[in-house]
Parts: sequence; structure tokens; C-alpha cells
Amino acid sequence: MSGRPVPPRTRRIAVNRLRTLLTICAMVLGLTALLGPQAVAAAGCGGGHLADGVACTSYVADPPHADPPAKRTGTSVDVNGKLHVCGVHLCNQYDRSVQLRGMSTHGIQWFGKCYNAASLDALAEEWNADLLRVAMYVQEGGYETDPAGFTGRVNGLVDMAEARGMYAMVDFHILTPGDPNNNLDRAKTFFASVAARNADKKNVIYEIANEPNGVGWTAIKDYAEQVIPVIRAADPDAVIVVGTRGWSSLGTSDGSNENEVVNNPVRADNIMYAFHFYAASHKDPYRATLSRAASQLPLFVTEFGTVSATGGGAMDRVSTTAWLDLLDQLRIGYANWTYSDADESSAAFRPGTCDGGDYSGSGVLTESGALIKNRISTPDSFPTG
Ligand code: IDC
Repeated sequence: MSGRPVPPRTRRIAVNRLRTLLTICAMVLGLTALLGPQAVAAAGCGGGHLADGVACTSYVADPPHADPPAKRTGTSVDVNGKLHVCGVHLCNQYDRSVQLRGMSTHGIQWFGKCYNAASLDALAEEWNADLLRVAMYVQEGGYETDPAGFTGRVNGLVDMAEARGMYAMVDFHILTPGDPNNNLDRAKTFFASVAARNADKKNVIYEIANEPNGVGWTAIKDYAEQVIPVIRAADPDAVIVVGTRGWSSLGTSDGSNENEVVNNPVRADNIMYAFHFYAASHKDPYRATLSRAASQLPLFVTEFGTVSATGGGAMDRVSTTAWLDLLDQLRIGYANWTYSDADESSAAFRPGTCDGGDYSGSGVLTESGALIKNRISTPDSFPTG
């Protein structure tokens, strides 16, 4: 080796720099060993049903994702954090669009036994779900019979989802009667309490009216514009989903369409609109509505079934697959009806499952449960956009 002698101070600085560099390298190597390469590559950005391993400094359309999508490394809430609506998408804390995939409970007044540590562990860890929708019926033996009790049960499930890194969608499950204004006072009381109690959490999404039916859009919008401020007063920045006309079909089931919403949207920020379908009953005309609406309105499929709109009948694999491919492509989040062992083909578990303690593996699943678990647990096939 030749060259000028290096003065001691410069040598000391160089040695220190080298030492710092080595320390950083060791830290990265250690982290990689501990968390896996995806976690480090994606630091604070990959995961969930977000394409992994891509830089996440700004919200721009990504080039096609070259690497095969990897399995998620953090929980969905760890990775995505507080959500917000960005354009027509749901975005995470890094302003990246995120598609949440998960399951809806059945009515918690009937199937409370299905929601426990073991079943929610399976949902979070085996199903890799981002989301638990908590279906709190208002009638049919639900909230109206015991407001404090049902509020407590919803809060308990919000906590259990949070502990497992899943989002919780609080569903005010109106169905009969179909005009949400019949339950306006109850909705205000319920949401004031739940929003105040959960305001500091990152994992709560509010769905203020499951399926308005027999009622026009203007009345639904009026309801929304009264309930949303109640939630905002307690929790200013949570995402809120508004049900739509015709059992949340954007009017399609009533012979209308998305234009009634596009032309007369709810006056509030950070909201999305619900769209529901049952694959054996709702096919191309409904897919056409969703496809048109998706470029104009932020949409969330807060409930869908693989079967007929009765919740029973044969599973329609072809239609379900067409729907889920469309939702993946459009990056629209969804929750499947139901994570329960109800004796109906929409249920994911075989009857009797919730009487035991085992929710894992394929032996406990129905045909619908097997299909949906497979879809939910499979990482993104479409890049983040
Ligand atoms: C169904 C349940 C069924 C229950 C019925 C009445 O699967 O066990 O007896 O409600 O409460 C919806 C509703 C949802 C329905 C589901 C299937 O949001 O409450 O659940 N469905 O009929 N909209 C379209 C279909």
C-alpha cells in the first residue's frame, strides 16, 4: 500500500465512521433476521392488503409490481395505522390506498358465542384478515332491547380486534324497518357513546346504517347528515360509511343507480358509501353499477354473501369469483357475511363449530368459508395504486 500518511485525527474520524457504518449494518442485519427481509424493505409501508416492499413516500401510481407479493409481516393496523379517505380510495397512514379484507359477524345478539379469543386469533392469524365487522342489529332482539349492554358488547369486540391488529367496523345493523330515521335517536345515542369511548383508537370505522330499504336517498342522506356530526364531535377523524338505497345497492335494487348519490352526496368529509351484494342473486347489472360508481365515489363492500340474498341456497362460485376479482382490481374493501356457524350456507363455519374451541384448519369450514378464507388470506395480486 502506498500513499500519503493519514493524520491521526482523520484516521480517528474514518475509524469512527466505519464503526458507525458497521453498527448500522449490524442493526439492519439483526432486524432482517428478526423480522424477515420484507419488514425491513417495507419499513412502515408494506403489509396488509397493500402491495409489499414498495417505497411509500408519496401517493403516486406505482409501476407494475415486479416481485411476487409477499405475506404480510406486521398486523394490518400496525402497518396501515390510522385510515382516511383519499379520492375514491381508503388510504393508510402513508397515503397509500389500502384494500381491507375481512369478515362480518352474524347478529351479535344470536351468535355472540362465536366471537372469542380463539375465533378472533384464527381470523387475524390464519385468515390474515384486516377487518372484523361487528353487526349490531338494532331490532330483532338487538340494541333496542338493551342499549347499554349492546354498546358494551360492541366495545368489547372493538378491543379484541385491536389487540389482534384488525380494524373493527361498527355496524349499526338496521334492516326492518328500512328507513334509518326510525332509529335516529338510537343511532345518535349509540354513536355518541361508542365514538367518545373509542376516539383515541386507530382501528375503528363506523357504518351508520346497514341496509336502508323502502326509503329514498334524500331521507338516507338526511339521516347521515344528522348522525355524522355526532360521531365527529367525539372522534373528528374516523372514517364513516353511509348505507345506500335499496339494501345498500346504490339504488340498483330499486331501479335507480349511483347518480342519485353522485349528484347529491352527503355533505361530510372522510366518508365512504356502502355497496352490498349476494353473489347468487346479484350479478352483471350490479357489477356494472359498482364499476361505474367506483371512479366517482369512495366505496366499501361492508357486507356480501357468496350465496343468495336470503343468506342461504347454493354458493355461486363463478359469480363470487367475478365479484372478488373486481373488488381486488378496484381496490375496494370488503367483509363477508358471516363469520359464524349459523345453519345457513352463507356462514363460514359448519354448524356446531362455535360450541367447541377450535376454529382453525379446513375441517371446520363450509364451502363458502373455504373459498373466502382462501381469498382473504392470499396476498394482493394487484399493486397499490
Ligand atoms: C340474515 C341472516 C339470517 C337472519 C336474517 C334476518 O343471515 O340468519 O334470519 O338476516 O335478520 C342482508 C342483511 C343481513 C341478512 C343477509 C342474508 O344485512 O342481516 O342476514 N342479508 O339475508 N342483506 C342482504 C342479505
